[in-house]
Amino acid sequence: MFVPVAKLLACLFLASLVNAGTVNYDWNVSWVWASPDGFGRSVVGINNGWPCPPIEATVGDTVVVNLNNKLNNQTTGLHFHGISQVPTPNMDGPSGVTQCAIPPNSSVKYQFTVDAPGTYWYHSHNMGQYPDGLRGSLIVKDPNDPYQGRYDEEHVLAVSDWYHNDSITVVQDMLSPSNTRFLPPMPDNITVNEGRGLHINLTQGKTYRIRMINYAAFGAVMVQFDPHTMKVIMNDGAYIKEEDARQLRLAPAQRYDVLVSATDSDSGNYPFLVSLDVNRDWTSATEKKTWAHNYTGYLVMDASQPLNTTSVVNEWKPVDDAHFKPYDGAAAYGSYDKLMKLDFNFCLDQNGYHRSCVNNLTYIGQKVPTLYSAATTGDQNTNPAIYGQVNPFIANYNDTVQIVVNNIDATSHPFHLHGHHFQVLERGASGVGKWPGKNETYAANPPMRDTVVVMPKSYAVLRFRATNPGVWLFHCHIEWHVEMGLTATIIAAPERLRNMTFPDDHIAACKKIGTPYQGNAAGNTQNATNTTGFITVPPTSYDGASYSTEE
Ligand SMILES: *[C@@H]1O[C@H](CO)[C@@H](O)[C@H](O)[C@H]1NC(C)=O
Ligand SMILES: *[C@@H]1O[C@H](CO)[C@@H](O)[C@H](O)[C@H]1NC(C)=O
Ligand SMILES: *[C@@H]1O[C@H](CO)[C@@H](O)[C@H](O)[C@H]1NC(C)=O
Ligand SMILES: *[C@@H]1O[C@H](CO)[C@@H](O)[C@H](O)[C@H]1NC(C)=O
Ligand SMILES: *[C@@H]1O[C@H](CO)[C@@H](O)[C@H](O)[C@H]1NC(C)=O
Ligand SMILES: *[C@@H]1O[C@H](CO)[C@@H](O)[C@H](O)[C@H]1NC(C)=O
Ligand SMILES: *[C@@H]1O[C@H](CO)[C@@H](O)[C@H](O)[C@H]1NC(C)=O
Ligand SMILES: *[C@@H]1O[C@H](CO)[C@@H](O)[C@H](O)[C@H]1NC(C)=O
Ligand SMILES: *[C@@H]1O[C@H](CO)[C@@H](O)[C@H](O)[C@H]1NC(C)=O
Ligand SMILES: *[C@@H]1O[C@H](CO)[C@@H](O)[C@H](O)[C@H]1NC(C)=O
Ligand SMILES: *[C@@H]1O[C@H](CO)[C@@H](O)[C@H](O)[C@H]1NC(C)=O
Ligand SMILES: *[C@@H]1O[C@H](CO)[C@@H](O)[C@H](O)[C@H]1NC(C)=O
Ligand SMILES: [Cu+2]
Repeated sequence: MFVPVAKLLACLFLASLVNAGTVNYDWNVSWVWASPDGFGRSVVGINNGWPCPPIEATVGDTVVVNLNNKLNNQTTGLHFHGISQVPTPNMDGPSGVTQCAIPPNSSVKYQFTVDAPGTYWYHSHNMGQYPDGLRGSLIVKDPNDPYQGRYDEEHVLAVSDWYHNDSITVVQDMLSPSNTRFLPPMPDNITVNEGRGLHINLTQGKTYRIRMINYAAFGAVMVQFDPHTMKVIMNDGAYIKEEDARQLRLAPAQRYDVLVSATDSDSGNYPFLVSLDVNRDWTSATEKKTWAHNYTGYLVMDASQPLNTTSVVNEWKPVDDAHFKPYDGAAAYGSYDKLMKLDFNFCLDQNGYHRSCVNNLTYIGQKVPTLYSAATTGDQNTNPAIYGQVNPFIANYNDTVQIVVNNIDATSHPFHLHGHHFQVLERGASGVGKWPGKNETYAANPPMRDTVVVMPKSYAVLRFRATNPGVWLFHCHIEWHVEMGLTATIIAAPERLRNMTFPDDHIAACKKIGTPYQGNAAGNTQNATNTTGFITVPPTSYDGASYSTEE
């Protein structure tokens, strides 16, 4: 058949236009009974199932999630961890920040473009809810993957700590004034792929891309493939120049994509060990460490042979991820326009309850979601005082912001920024103290990621460019510490948020739970600087995402 060239070209042109597709998910969120580790409990699942389904898309696609809350007793919401949400800051998902919590029998549509390839995840960002189960993988495929052709198969390795009690119970115990050492709840177990585990069939000559994700509320995970070396190709959804690692450590919310290859001399079944790290400082030579929760998976070459050899790990010395190099070799932003210095520590509030503080202030959720305040207070939205005690920080459009995090505490904490990858210019070793502020040598080509570990009694120096107008949280990704208030709020390019609008279903959720959605932190639409009604004392009881439908 003869096709005129012009017509053929037109078809090709059309094909490239429709290349970017839409992936749709209709999800009912509900309680499901599950026993991922042999212990039965209620978990928050999707469409009457658990584990929650993956989101899979290709770069440029639009993802649509119709989320229907069928929990009869809790509110909900979803955050898409690592997705930039350009230009949809109202789809980022944290309750009280970019939306109101979704009450039972309400639904909300999330719609956004996935503009960068990689391994991401989604999770509830609503009052300590995700450790009860509402989380899943979000994989964005890359037709132009620079590592294309280097691997034959891919697998997701999602690891988590696991609790037998629900989140509300464990947070209530943690916040109690009798918990004088501010101890977080200790996990009861470790899960891999939500209890389903993972074994990978290993074939001579083949290479496997393993997309590792840590879903944990608290524990980091150590990983070793015995005796295979991992080639790390991506961190937190950003390609890096491949680097060998014998061991990796993933803090809560971090991801690594690694290649593992069968060697010519391989024969047999090889264990890989995943160990939950709940120690104060894995780099400490003096701390006595505990490794109470392990999982052993296998690279299986011969299924007829038993899977009974175990990894021998005498010492966990994971590779230092602050030295990874970005794949494109991008240089560090040369200087900064704004310095955001955050000293954090544990603290007590006015009533003697345990909190975490940033520059001596704990994050206190306000009546109006912060993005809604930014969108409805006109010229006043550049004034941090109108947002209440959410630890607000204003960045102008395209400011290069340098975030300096000083960890006063004696344990490490993973810090996550919404809406951006940041550059990790420097990450001090454990115990070096606060950022000296001068005479620093920064990485020339720093890795970019969205979650970085700040070492005990040490600091980290990060930079990002505020080209994504919106309200973006910067917080410790230990979920229990979020519930203690270890969060700051970045209001980026506020002048560009003044024309922002919100979908009707999002506003309907606010109306249904009786939350104002306009004006300053207290919902004052007449005078944004009038702080009457701001919440200045954290609540003295904790009920998480609980919601009573009778009244
Ligand atoms: C932890 O999970 C494993 C299964 O993965 C199970 O055999 C073990 O009993 C669990 N431990 C506890 C304390 O529940
Ligand atoms: C969600 O629940 C409604 C009933 O409330 C049902 O009609 C619908 O089919 C469910 N959707 C899915 C995807 O299971
Ligand atoms: C792995 O190999 C076993 C036995 O050879 C086979 O039954 C199983 O389906 C394979 N699994 C995958 C994921 O290919
Ligand atoms: C878990 O693995 C570590 C090695 O990382 C080992 O020292 C520890 O004894 C193991 N824990 C258990 C409970 O088997
Ligand atoms: C594994 O099991 C096989 C068969 O039962 C046994 O011969 C072998 O010694 C076991 N290996 C280890 C390391 O326990
Ligand atoms: C926090 O409070 C302490 C003790 O009151 C004080 O020394 C310190 O300067 C304060 N830090 C900030 C960042 O305000
Ligand atoms: C942002 O600032 C950088 C550095 O000053 C500049 O190179 C870039 O062109 C600016 N981008 C925009 C979109 O204004
Ligand atoms: C730090 O830098 C200043 C100049 O910027 C220099 O005078 C000083 O000697 C340096 N200190 C150290 C310890 O290198
Ligand atoms: C606001 O308007 C500007 C200019 O018309 C546009 O570029 C921007 O995308 C709009 N922002 C929102 C959040 O609608
Ligand atoms: C501030 O607002 C409150 C009520 O929202 C009102 O009673 C009070 O008069 C206002 N104060 C000023 C100075 O406008
Ligand atoms: C707005 O409230 C502030 C603080 O309460 C007050 O000082 C100011 O006069 C008020 N402005 C107007 C126009 O009422
Ligand atoms: C809500 O319902 C679930 C499932 O029945 C139950 O496990 C949980 O304790 C209930 N209450 C709250 C406040 O979540
Ligand atoms: Cu923390």
